[in-house]
Amino acid sequence: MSQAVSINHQDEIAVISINNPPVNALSQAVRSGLVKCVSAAVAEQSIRAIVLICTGRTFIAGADISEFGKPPLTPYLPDVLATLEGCPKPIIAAIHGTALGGGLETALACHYRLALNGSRVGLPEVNLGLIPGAGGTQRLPRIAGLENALDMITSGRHVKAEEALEMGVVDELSSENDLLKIAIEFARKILTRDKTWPRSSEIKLEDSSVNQGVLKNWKTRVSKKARGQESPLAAMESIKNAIQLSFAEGLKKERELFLTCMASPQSKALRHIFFAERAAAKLPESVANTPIEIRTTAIIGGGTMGRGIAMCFANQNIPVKVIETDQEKLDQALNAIEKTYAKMVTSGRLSEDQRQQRLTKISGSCNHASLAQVDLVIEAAFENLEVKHSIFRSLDQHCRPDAILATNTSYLDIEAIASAVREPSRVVGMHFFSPAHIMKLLEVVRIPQTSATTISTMMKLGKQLGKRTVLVGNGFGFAANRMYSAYGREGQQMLLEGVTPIQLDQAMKNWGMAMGPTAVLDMSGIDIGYNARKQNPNPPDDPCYFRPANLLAERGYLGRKTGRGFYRYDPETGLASEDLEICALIREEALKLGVKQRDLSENEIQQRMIKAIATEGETIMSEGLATRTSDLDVIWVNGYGFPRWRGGPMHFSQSIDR
Ligand code: T1G
Repeated sequence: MSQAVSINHQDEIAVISINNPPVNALSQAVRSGLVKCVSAAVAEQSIRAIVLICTGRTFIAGADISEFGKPPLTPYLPDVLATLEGCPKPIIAAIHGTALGGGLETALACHYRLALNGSRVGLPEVNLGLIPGAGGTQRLPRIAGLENALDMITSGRHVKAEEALEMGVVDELSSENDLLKIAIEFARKILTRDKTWPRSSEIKLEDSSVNQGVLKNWKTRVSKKARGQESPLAAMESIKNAIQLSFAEGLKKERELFLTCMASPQSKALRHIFFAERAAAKLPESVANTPIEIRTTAIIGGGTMGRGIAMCFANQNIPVKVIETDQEKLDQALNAIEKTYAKMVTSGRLSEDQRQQRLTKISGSCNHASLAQVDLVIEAAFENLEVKHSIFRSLDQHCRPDAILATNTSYLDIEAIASAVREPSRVVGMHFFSPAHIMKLLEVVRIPQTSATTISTMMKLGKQLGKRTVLVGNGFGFAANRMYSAYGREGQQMLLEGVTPIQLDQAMKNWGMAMGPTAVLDMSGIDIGYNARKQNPNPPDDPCYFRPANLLAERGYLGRKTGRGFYRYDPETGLASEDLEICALIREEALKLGVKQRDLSENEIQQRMIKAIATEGETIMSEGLATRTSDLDVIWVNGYGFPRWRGGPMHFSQSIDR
C-alpha cells in the first residue's frame, strides 16, 4: 500500500488517510493509493462506510501541479473519482484547511462532505489557466446550483465552509478539534439514517430558459472580467455542457477542454508565475536562514508611504509606532489612517471589529527616544540623502544595537544611507509600492554589508505581511523601478517618433497591461520620475531620454494633480481627454531633436515596450542584482499590472524567442 495513502479500521468504519506533504496534492502515488484503499475497503465485509481524511495542514489542495506538462500517469483523476462515486459503501470526505481543485472534486465525488469551521473550498483552476478537469464543472452545478458553480469556477475564489454549507457543497460543519472523531460519528449516523447514498452525477439539471438566461448573463460578465484570459470562458463552456449534455458526455467534453487549456501558452505562463512567486520567497543558498522575530516596529515619516506601511503591520496585528517631526503632522497621519480604515468598513472590505483591532496596534510619537525597544524601524521620509543621513544617525543613537534599520527609499543608494550608522549589517531596503497597504510587491534590498539575519528576517516578514517579496541588489532603481524606467523610456522615445499618448496607452492595454504608461505617469505624478532622474548618478547621454515627460514637468504639467499632463483632466468629472497641444509640443520637440516621425503599428509598440523590460532584466541579472529571472516576473506581475496569463516579461520574452 502506498505510504502516501493508508487505511485502517475503527470497527465497521474504514479510515483512508492521505499523507502527502506539504498540501496533500493528488500525485500519482496518491491517486493509485486511493484506488487500492477503496478497493480494499469494499472487499472487507466488516466495513460498512469509509471516511476519507488527510493528515497535516490541509485536505487535498489540488492535483499535483508539478506533474503538469509531463506525460500523464495513470490512474487518471476522473477515473479515480468514478471509483469513489461508484463505491457501494458510503464515503465521507472530512475537510480541513483548503479543499481546492482536484481536492474539492474528490470531495464532490464522495457521497457526503463534512468540514471544520474555518476551512475553505474552491475550484481555482482558472488561476492556472485551466478549468476543473475531474468533474468539477459537472458535479458542482448539480450540487450547488448553476449560479454558485459559475461564480466559484470562473472566479476561482475560495469559499468559506460556512458559505459552502449554505450552497450545499458541504453537508455538515463542526468546530470540534478532532475531525476524525466527528467524521466517524457522522458515518455511523448516515448508516442508520440513509438506505442509499447521494451520487452527484445522478442529479438532473434542466436546460431551461431560466438557465440559458443565467448562462448568457454570466458569459457577458466573465468575458469582460477575463481581459484576454481564456480559461474562464472555457470553464463557462464546460458548465454549459452540464446543463445541455448527459453527465458522461459533459465529463468527456470537460476533459477535452481541460487538456486544451493545459497545452495553452496562458496556462504554462500562469503555472510559471505560481511557482515563481513561491521560489522568490526562498532565500538564496548563500544566505543562512536565521530570522529573528519582529514583534514591534516603527515607521519614520507619516506621509502617504509611511501611513500605508504602518497599516501593513497593523493589518497583521504587529504593533507599529508612527514617528513624525511635530504633533500636527503626526495627528494628520493618524487621522488619515483612521479615515482609510473607516472607508474600508463602509465599502464592506473590513468589519468594524477589525477596524478597531487594527487601530489598537497603531501609536505615534515625535520623539526618537521612544524607539529604544523596537525590533525594526522603517524610514519612509523625504527622498533626500541628507534627510536620510540625519534620521539614520539618530536611529543609531536611539535604537537597540540589534534593531534592524530599513529604508523605504525608491532609488537612493542604500550603502550611502548606511554610512550614517556604526553597524551597517543591520541596514536593509524595504521598498514598498504605493499604495503600500494594497500593493502586493515588496523589494527587500540588500547591500554588501547586510547580514544574513537581517535578510532572512525581512524575507520572512514580507511573507508575514502578505507580500510577494523579492530579494534584490542595491543598483539605482534596484530591480523594479529600474526595469520600469526602461519600459517608460521606450514609450517616451516612441512619443517622439510620433505615437500619441492615447495610441501608446491603448496598445499596452490591448496587450493586457492594467494601465497605459502615460496614464500611469499622470496618475502618480510626472514630477516623481523627473526628480528621481535628476538624482541618477549616471544618467544616459541621450537628449531624447524621457524628453516628453521632462518637458511637461518643466512646464508644471504634472498629471492628474495639476489637471494636465499627457492628458487633460476635466476639473468636474476628472475624465481624461487627449490634449492636442501636448501632442504638438512633443512633435515640435522631436523635430528639434531630429527624431524622424513615422507611423508605428500596435504590434511594434507592444514588442518594443516588452523587449525593453526584458533587456533591462537581463542586464540586472548580469550584474547579480537579482537571484532568478523568474523573480523579475514576480516583480512585474505583482507590481506593475503585467497580465499574469503572460507569465511576466522574462517568461514572455523567452517563450517568443524559442
Ligand atoms: N501541487 C503541487 N504543489 C503545490 C500545490 C499543488 N496543487 N499547491 C501548493 N503546492 C506547494 C507550493 O509550491 C509550496 O511548495 C507549498 O506547497 C506550500 O504552498 C484536476 C487540474 C494550498 C492555498 O490551484 O493555492 O487541481 O515552495 O506556499 O501560502 O481539476 O498553495 O514549499 O516547495 O502556496 O499556505 C488546483 C494551489 C490545482 C491550489 C496553500 N489547486 N495552491 O497556500 O502555501 S489544479 C490549486 C494554493 C487542479 C483539477 C485541477 C496554495 C494553498 P514549496 P504555499 P500557502
